[in-house]
Parts: sequence; C-alpha cells; structure tokens
Amino acid sequence: MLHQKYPFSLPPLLYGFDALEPYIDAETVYYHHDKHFKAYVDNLNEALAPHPALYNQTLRGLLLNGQMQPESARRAIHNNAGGVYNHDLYFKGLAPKNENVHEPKGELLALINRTFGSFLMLKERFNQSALSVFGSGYTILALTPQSRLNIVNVKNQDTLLGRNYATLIIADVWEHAYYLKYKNRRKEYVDNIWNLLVIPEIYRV
Ligand code: MN3
Repeated sequence: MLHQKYPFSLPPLLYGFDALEPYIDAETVYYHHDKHFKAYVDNLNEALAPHPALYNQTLRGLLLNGQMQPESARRAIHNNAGGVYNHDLYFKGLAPKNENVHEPKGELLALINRTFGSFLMLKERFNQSALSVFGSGYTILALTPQSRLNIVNVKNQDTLLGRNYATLIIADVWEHAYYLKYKNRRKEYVDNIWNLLVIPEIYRV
C-alpha cells in the first residue's frame, strides 16, 4: 500500500464481512471497510486530483512530505492518506479466530516477555492505552528503530511513519470500529479484538 500512487484504490477485504463474528459483527465490517475506508480512498483521490505534481508520489511520500504540498490540500492529504494507511494495516492485521495467528511466537514472544513480563501483561497495558484514547484514534504496538516494543496512541489519522516505527499490532478505536455492536463499551471491544489480531511472526523492520 505504501508504494501505491494516485489514483488510489480500495484494497479488497481478505475475508468475508462475517468472518470476524462474533467479536466484530458483519454490519460493522461492511460499513467500516466498504464505506469508511473507501471514503478515505475517494477523498484522498479528490484532494490530489487538482495537483498533478503529486501524482507520482507514493502513499509513503504523501505522508512524509506534507511540507512540500500546496497548503490548501495539505490537511486533506494528511488526514485521508493517514486514513488509507491506517485502515490498510488494521484490516490486514485482523483474521478469523480459528486461524492460528493470534499468539506470539519465537523472537517476538521473547521480546514481549522481556518487555512486559508476559503476553497477558502486554494485552492489559495495550487495552489500558486503548481506553485512554480521548476522541478518535488508534492504539499501536510498535517496534522502535532500536528494536524496542512501545505501545503508542495516535490521534485521528496520524501515523507512526515519521518516527520510523514498525506497526506490529493496531487497534482502531474510532467509534465507527465498534459502536454498532458495542455502543459505548469500548473496553469490551478491545478485550475481544485479541481474538482477531494477527500477531506477526517476524518483527524486524
Ligand atoms: Mn476506522
């Protein structure tokens, strides 16, 4: 996704709308992917359309070079390119419960144990962080350039790209990610999302 250029297209969902049931319901996945995510793609294209000089920029370039963009388009590009990038990570970072990808293994497990004490304690810290997001944003387990694990919240559609962090796990905590099923119960959503989060096997950047 980071290497794509204008015009951007919506990446297909790699599983069915109902594949994440009962933890995330089919209606939420449908609206989140086909409406919300698609709107970021469409709005990014719309923001770029009047600026042919930006057509050769990759998504990564658009996110990292805001200061080179016309001021009138800068905010829309930041928000929508961030929304495209974050949602691509989010949907690719989820998988049905029955797939054997939801427990850390090998080197990443060792690093989690050294950093947090255990996988259970990582989950507790991550969930606390997710509950502390005020307004809209994401909670991310990131790998720093020094190969340390860090739990970070980002606001709205900000990303960690500029900090050179690799995103290992990302939870969308915008209300649209859970409100149809969980209403105001964000805690239940973040507790349940661990049934779906894909824990990567290789953590090197
Ligand atoms: Mn979202």
